[in-house]
Amino acid sequence: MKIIFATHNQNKVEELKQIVPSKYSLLSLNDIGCIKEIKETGSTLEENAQIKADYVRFKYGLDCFSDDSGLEIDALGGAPGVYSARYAGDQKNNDANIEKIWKELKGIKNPRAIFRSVIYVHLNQKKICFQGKVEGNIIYEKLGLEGFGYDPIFIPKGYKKTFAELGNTTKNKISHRALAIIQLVKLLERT
Ligand code: ITT
Repeated sequence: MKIIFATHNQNKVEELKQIVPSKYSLLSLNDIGCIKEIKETGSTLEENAQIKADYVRFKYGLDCFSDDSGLEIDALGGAPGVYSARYAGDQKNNDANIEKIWKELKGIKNPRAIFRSVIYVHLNQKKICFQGKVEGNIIYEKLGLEGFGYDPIFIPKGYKKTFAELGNTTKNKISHRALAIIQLVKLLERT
C-alpha cells in the first residue's frame, strides 16, 4: 500500500522508512512531483501539520499524512518550537539555528527541552491528529554524526548521549516522531 508523506525533508522520510512496516511504501512530496514549498503560516505545530496535509489532500485528492515537529526549550519559553526549521532565518540554516539557541540560553545549566511531533492524517474521508514527545536537555557542543537538525545537541532523558550519537536505531525507538508514527501505523493496521 502506498502512503503519501507530505514532506520535503528527506531526513524525516528516511527515519520513517525505518519505522513503518515495509508493506507500506512511503512517497514523499518530491516522489509525487510536488516541488512547491508549502507555506507554513500557522502558529502551532498542529496548524502547520494540517496546512501541509490539507494542501496535498485538496490539490491532489489523495490520502496522506504530514509531520510538523520542533524543539521546545523551557528556558526560552518554548522556542524555537513551531519556528524550529527557520529559527535563525528563512534560509533554514541548521548551524545558525543552533548558534542562536546557544546565544539565547546564555550558558544556563542543563536546559530542559522537549522534541514534539504532530502527525496530521487524511484517511478515508477522516482527519486524525497524533502527537509524540520526548524529554531531554540541550548541551553546548555538537556531538555525534547521525540524524539531522538539532540531534547533535539534544540528550534524551535517561541517556548520556545525544540523538546524533545514539544513532537512528535507538532514536527511532524513542523519538517524538517514532511515538507519533506508531499511532498512525496502528490506525493503518485497523483500517
Ligand atoms: P517539512 O515541513 O517539509 O516536513 P521541515 O524540515 O521544514 O520539513 P518542520 O517544518 O516540521 O520540517 O521543521 C522541523 C524542524 O525541527 C526541522 O527542520 C529540524 O530543524 C527540527 N527537528 C524536527 N524533528 C527533529 C529531529 O527528529 N531531530 C532534529 N531536529 C528536528
